[in-house]
Amino acid sequence: MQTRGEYDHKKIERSWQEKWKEQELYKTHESDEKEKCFVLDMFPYPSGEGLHVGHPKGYIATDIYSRFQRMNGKAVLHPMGWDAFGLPAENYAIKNKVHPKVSVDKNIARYKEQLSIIGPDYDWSREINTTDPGYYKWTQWIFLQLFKKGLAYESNEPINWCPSCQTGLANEDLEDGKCERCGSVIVKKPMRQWVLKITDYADRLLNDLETLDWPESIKVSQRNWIGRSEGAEIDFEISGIGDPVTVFTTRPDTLFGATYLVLAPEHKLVDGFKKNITNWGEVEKYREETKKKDEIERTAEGKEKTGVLLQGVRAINPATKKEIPVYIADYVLDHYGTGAIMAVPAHDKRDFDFALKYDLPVICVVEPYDFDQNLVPRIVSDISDEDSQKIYEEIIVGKRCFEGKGRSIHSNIYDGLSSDEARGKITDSFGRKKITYKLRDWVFSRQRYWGEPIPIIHCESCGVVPVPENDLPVVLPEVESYAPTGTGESPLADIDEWVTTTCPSCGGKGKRETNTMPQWAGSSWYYLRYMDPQNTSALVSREREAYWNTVDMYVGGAEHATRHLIYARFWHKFLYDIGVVSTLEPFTRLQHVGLIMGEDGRKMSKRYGNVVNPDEIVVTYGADSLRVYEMFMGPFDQNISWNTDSIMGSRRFIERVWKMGKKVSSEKDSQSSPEALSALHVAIKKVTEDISAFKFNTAISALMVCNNTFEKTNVSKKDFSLFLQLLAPFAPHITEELWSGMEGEGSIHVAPWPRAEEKYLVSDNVTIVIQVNGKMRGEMQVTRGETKENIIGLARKVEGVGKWIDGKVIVKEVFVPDKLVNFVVKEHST
Ligand code: ANZ
Ligand code: ZN
Repeated sequence: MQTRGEYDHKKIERSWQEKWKEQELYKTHESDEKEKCFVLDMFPYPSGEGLHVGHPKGYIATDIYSRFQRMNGKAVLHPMGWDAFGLPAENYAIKNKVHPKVSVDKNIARYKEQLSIIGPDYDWSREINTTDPGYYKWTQWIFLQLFKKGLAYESNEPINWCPSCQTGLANEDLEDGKCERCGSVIVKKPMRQWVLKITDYADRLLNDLETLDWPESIKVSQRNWIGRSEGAEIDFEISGIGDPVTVFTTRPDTLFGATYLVLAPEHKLVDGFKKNITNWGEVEKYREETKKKDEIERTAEGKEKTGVLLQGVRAINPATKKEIPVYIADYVLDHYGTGAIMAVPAHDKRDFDFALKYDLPVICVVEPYDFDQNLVPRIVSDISDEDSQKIYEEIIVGKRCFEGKGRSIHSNIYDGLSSDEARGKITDSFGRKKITYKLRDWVFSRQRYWGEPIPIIHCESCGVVPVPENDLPVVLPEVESYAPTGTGESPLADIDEWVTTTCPSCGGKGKRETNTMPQWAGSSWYYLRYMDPQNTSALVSREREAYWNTVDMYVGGAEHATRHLIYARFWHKFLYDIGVVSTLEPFTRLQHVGLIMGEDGRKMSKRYGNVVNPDEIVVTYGADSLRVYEMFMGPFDQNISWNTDSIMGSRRFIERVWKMGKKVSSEKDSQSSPEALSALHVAIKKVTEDISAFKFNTAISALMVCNNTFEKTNVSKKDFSLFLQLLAPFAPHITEELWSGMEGEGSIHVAPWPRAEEKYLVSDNVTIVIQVNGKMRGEMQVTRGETKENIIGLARKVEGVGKWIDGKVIVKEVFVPDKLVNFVVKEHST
């Protein structure tokens, strides 16, 4: 029950949300007079579960930031849309026999409703949905351009296959060798795939990270994912056999210590050596066993090393000219480097373990010298010289592995060189420089229904033919069964009338490609579409692209560090190369949002029964309190547990602002006290800086401090309105309501952002009123806490005071610290 004048969040919030919509307050306008600001959320996948209170955290932040930018006079683009292709909708369709489109539309409606009650400033006229044919027409168009440039190709390499989702997956879709979606162990399966040549962009993706204002942790993840290694390729002749084995090494300086070679069990040359191998049976058996292991198992450090000697095959170390044995072992992977290594047990731990097991020679070729330590070899800095000496001796005789750099020994003319010098010289003499990447080309086809059809036609006479651009979009047809076929074909393959078509090139019989795109396709360019969502003749017009340029502020979860954020950068660079965009990078600044965990400290999930629903919180406490609470919980990028009790603190703050507002508006001509002014301007400065830096929690605490001061003193309507403006991005409803009852014109959300005035910022200054016989004769600024003695001395000299005192007798000096001095005087009596 509400009494008059009491804070009724339900009424206030609903009515303002309606008014803003009617007024189109947040509609985006391109304007040449204004600087632009593009603020973007990673758009959600609209799942059937709806939003929990963790989801809006990032959305509230972009909302605050975009409101702040708008009040700062910028043209703001803050849109929202839906990333709606993908497995969950499809799985739901299979289970419940509804078309994915139906459930997706329902889920979107629910998400939109849930978001709207929080009061965001989205311009819904720019809403996009990746499953709209008008949208995915352009996703398909980009694919065609990639195809034309030779960056989309068919491959029959074995790929990651999830036996449960029954589809091929990209490396990025795996977590520890398991399907990121369902947790099944991935198997390698050879099948025809569409692959995108992201590796062509590896160096640019790596180098341009330097230009981005992104959290370092995300840059590090991308660097590791790209995994650039500088090293050398070295050929090892095989005694009596034609083909040499080429190895990739990052330590060419250790070549003289290479005492055997190892090939990946899958390596093609193993078949090439078949007629020379005398223990082929053993080799085959080992190859079968390897197939059962995933990459993690194979490469894990400390795992017992296994392998099989290739009897009958001997290699020659090009530096020592000695014959060395050749093995296959599963710790060497076929698809990295050349799939073959020179093993240097003295300086590589994996090789060392293997050498111990198979009794192979360990030859130290790098002396563990620490040149800084004046010839004292220290391997581990915190051990004694004696221990150090012992370790040194073990290394030198090959009883211990040393992986660091040092000084070359047992390396012929290279002895005495530093590892770095030796590396260059040995590469020049015996091999060639080579740069290798961990990044693999992007496996781009899925054998599933709910995705963009790949716009390709297979013709018996012309082969692979792209669908002409004029025929886009290739619309996803209706099917009867969404379930994967398990044959490695998508359910689309069953629709004859769709599959069978004419070849655009020769007019003969053609068949449509039935693979669909991965769920990452639509999100790899969506930010561009917001600039120009209704354009039917281009993905984005030149003018709009030139105007909005890049995303100025991008906010989302760190789980996208190596997938979405690499794919989108790749596509953007490609679009730059073909002249669609004018910038090299899509997201100039990125902020990572920390999770809101359940009250029990676990991830919020239906599974744990710890989900808190934002709808209920908004009903009970109001959207403004929810917004303030989520931003006040702690630093934005940290994970923090939800606590329904603590939201009361934010609610109380909102209520106090409400009371303050009512008090101020009921007072006539109230003037702000110096304390109020100082508190206000300190808050202006702090909130301005903190919103820019995404430090919302400290911004809110500055607002709380300011309001506390206001409660204890006088504040004018004008100054309180400035305070409301500072609070407006955080609590848009209550501030709009109070503003409308004061002298604010129009909406608070388009009022110009307050500027801090320097003179009030010296928070230690107080104004002393100077009276003579109770009448005000002047005032002065002094530092707080000044002594009576000093104040009296200063006050006498203030302009306009002297004439009332000079030549008179001072009978008394009344002093109120930090406020007032009153000289009580009388005329001279003789
Ligand atoms: C000889 C050597 C001596 C190596 C030494 C290291 C230390 P990154 O940095 O990850 O690129 N390697 C090369 N190809 C491999 C493959 N397909 N599977 C498993 N291991 C492979 O690692 C490069 C190093 O990993 C290479 O340098 C090679 O071992 C090994 F003292 O060559 B090195
Ligand atoms: Zn043809």
